Amino acid sequence: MRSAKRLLQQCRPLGTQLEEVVGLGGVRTMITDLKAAMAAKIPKEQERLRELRKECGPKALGACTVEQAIGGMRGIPAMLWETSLLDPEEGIRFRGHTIPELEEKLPSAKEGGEPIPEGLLWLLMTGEMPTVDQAKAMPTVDQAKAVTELLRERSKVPDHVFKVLRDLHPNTHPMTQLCQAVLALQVDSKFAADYRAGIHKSKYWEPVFEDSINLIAKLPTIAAAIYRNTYKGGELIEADPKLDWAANLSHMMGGFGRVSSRTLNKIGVDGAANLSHMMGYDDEGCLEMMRLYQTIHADHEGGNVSAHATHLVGSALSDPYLSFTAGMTGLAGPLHGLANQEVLRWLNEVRAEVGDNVTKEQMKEFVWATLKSGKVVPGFGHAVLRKTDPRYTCQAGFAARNMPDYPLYKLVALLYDVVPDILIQTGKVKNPWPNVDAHSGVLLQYYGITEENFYTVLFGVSRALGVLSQG
Ligand code: NMX
Ligand code: MLT
Repeated sequence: MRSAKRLLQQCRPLGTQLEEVVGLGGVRTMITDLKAAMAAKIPKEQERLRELRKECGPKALGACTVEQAIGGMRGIPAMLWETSLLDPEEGIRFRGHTIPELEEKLPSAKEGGEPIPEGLLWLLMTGEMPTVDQAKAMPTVDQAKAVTELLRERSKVPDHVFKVLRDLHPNTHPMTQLCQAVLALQVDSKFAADYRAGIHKSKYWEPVFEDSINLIAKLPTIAAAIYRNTYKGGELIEADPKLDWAANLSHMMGGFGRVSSRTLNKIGVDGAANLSHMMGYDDEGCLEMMRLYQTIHADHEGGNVSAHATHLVGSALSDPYLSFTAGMTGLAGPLHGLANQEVLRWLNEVRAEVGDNVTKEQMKEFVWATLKSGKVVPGFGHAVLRKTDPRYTCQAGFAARNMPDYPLYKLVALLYDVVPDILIQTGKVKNPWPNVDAHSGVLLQYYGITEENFYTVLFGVSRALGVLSQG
């Protein structure tokens, strides 16, 4: 994938007025209305694209080999993607910021806490890090908080969507349920209605923005309803107006009361996971985990299946509900997002066979047995990355801070010791290191979210932020 900036750099001598043309990272304003911030940028962005086409249109980006075509466009730069950039060695950057930088710079719900996805959404859509009014004017202006409010206002899900979910076959996979619910929402698409009414193409972005925000706002409620219907008898939990977007997702999935971390410490880690499970997901640690989870899964450039599929379908001017559903059907594949479910399934097989105190030798045997039976080791490898995924490292850091003695965390750390060597010995795996999915299930399990078939839905809710921001 390429950003317009990189494409322009390729076809122009360096030193020309790139920044002016690109228009990103410019002077910060204190606009807190996301749509107004977008409206201020869009005409410049439209002009930039026109210029890119005029100047670079005929330029070839490279050759395409038979191997790449068989590999499904492997390594072929074929889509413009500006919200994030994936470097094989370093990993992902969101609008130029690495994952550790995001952890440091994005606003959090509490002092020194995990980043909130609303801040990331502002960054992805506008290209600028959200700011807080340092002058402490009354009232304090905070762009990420304004996004929280915007999403809260639009979070109500129409009854007919819940009815669609309730009427599905009880064995319907949570990812299939997610797709059906999003398609049921499509009846309210503003873009589809405006297109029918003959909107001018220069204005497409407005109803696309409206649909995208409406959809993102409703996804936590939809995901929680899928969870409650599938695993908790179907009784739904109202959103808490005091909570932010990701914390509300956690709250609506469970949420019967708060468990203090002192109580959790007293009863020990296994007991903690169990108590958290019984009490619901309002534990402060769980809310923080969900904020981080929803931030780091949002975007991974345009070459992955969910991003590519969303944009491929969107290029037919299918509205955001239709195109996001296409992305989610791709995320539901075991080599893509479903790998987070597969990792847990696989770890549980290991535990069932050898217990929690698995030795390095036993683990090696298990990995070899998996490979010899013609299966992949889930959570390892990547089409682009050639190093450990920084999203894995970030989650491992969260685990080290919050659940250092949790047996499953130790098991995953043991995998890190064992798997890469073995994958290298196969002589064919290009990246033997763990990806994002190797660690996410451990965090969810610790807080009692043990139903692994649901995990990809949580990935999907986050992915909406990235693929819909690219627009
Ligand atoms: N376990 C076993 N074999 C593997 C693995 C693995 N983890 N990773 C790659 N290989 C094999 C791959 O199947 C291929 O074999 P063959 O030639 O027999 O078809 C060979 O190694 C070369 O593949 P690569 O070029 O290294 O990887 P590719 O780009 O084709 O695929 C993945 C990338 C991510 C699909 C692959 O590494 C994989 O299947 N990993 C396990 C599933 C997984 O964790 N997916 C999640 C990815 C992240 N996400 O969230 O989407
Ligand atoms: C993703 O987050 O989309 C995955 O790591 C897959 C990819 O980038 O190819």
